[in-house]
Amino acid sequence: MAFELPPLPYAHSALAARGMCQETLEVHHGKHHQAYVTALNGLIEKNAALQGKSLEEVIALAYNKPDLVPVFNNAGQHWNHSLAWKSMSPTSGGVPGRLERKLVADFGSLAAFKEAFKAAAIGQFGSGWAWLVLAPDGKLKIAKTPNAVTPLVTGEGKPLLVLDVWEHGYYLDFRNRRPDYAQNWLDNLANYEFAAAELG
Ligand code: MN3
Repeated sequence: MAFELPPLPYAHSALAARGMCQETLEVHHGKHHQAYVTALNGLIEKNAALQGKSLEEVIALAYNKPDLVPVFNNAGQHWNHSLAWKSMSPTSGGVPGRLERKLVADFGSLAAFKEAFKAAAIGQFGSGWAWLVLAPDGKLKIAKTPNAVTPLVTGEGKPLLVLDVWEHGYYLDFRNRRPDYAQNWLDNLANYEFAAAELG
C-alpha cells in the first residue's frame, strides 16, 4: 500500500499569528512533504524487497545502504515531517507539569532546555533537524541530525519533538535568521502537550 501525506493537524493559517505563515505551511506540507511521499512511493514500486513494509521498517532497512540512499532520504523525510507537524500547535503554551519536572531534572531548568535545543538547531550545519528525545537511559536529551537522518536509526532515543531546520522550513518567515526561528518555535509553537503524552 502506498504511503500517504498525512493531513496537517490544524489549518494552514492556524500558526500565522505565532510566526509561521499560511504560505510556509502550504509549500512545506503540500509541496515539500508531498514530494518526499511521491518519490518514496515511486522508489518502492521498483523495489520488491521493500513492498509491504512499514515506514519504520523501510527506514531501518535503507539506513547506511549505498544503493538505497534515495529510499532512506525520502522515507526519513516522510517520517520526520510527519512528526514535525505534530510537534507544533496553535494552542502552544505552558509545559505540562510532568514534562516540566523532567526537563528541569535533566537540563537544570526550562530555560536551560530551551538554550540547549536552540544551540542544536543553530549548530546543525546545513540542512537537518533538532530533536528532544527520551534516551535509552531514561533521560531527556537533545539531538541533532543532518538531512533525513532520524534518532530512530542513530539509537539516540525516542523522538518527542522535532524542529525542521532545513531552510525551506523558515525562509519565508525568518529569511536567514535560524536562531530567531528556533526561539520562536520554542516559545510560541512547540507542542509540549504532545511531548508530555509521548513520554508515556
Ligand atoms: Mn522540511
